[in-house]
Amino acid sequence: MAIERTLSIIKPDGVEKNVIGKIIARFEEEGLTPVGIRMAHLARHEAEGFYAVHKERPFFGELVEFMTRGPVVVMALEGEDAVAKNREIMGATNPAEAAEGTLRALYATDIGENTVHGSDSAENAAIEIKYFFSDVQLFSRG
Ligand code: DAT
Ligand code: MG
Repeated sequence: MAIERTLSIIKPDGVEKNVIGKIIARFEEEGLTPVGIRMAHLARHEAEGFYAVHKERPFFGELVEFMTRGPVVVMALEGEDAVAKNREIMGATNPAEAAEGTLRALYATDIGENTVHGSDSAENAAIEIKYFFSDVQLFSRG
């Protein structure tokens, strides 16, 4: 296993529920260290660009509406096997199917409002981190 980086987003529902701290604490406890953090209220074009891969899906409009509803917390997380580890901590896309104790089982209400985003591959993680962070906004934690 290698040290990797992944992109995590605490979505508007997570921010609204006041679980930013709990989510970041969980990542730290599980060995995923933030190397970049910022809050953003995404503009429509930013949410559309981020989720461009889903633009033909029937839920795309709803997804963009939701992601622009309020501020999000965007993080680059670093750790062993970070991409898979983050997906494991998040749980399944549909919270009804998410394993007990995962972030989506704990905090999400439905498939459309599922509290957290996590990159699905190392390749997409690199693209997604670049989408939100410039080099000077990322830090090495050794
Ligand atoms: P994930 O976020 O687990 O990577 P995804 O990439 O398939 O899931 O989809 C991106 C987001 O789109 C997902 O977090 C919530 C929304 N979404 C996916 N499938 C959906 C559906 N069937 N109905 C409504 N929203 C959906
Ligand atoms: Mg995805």
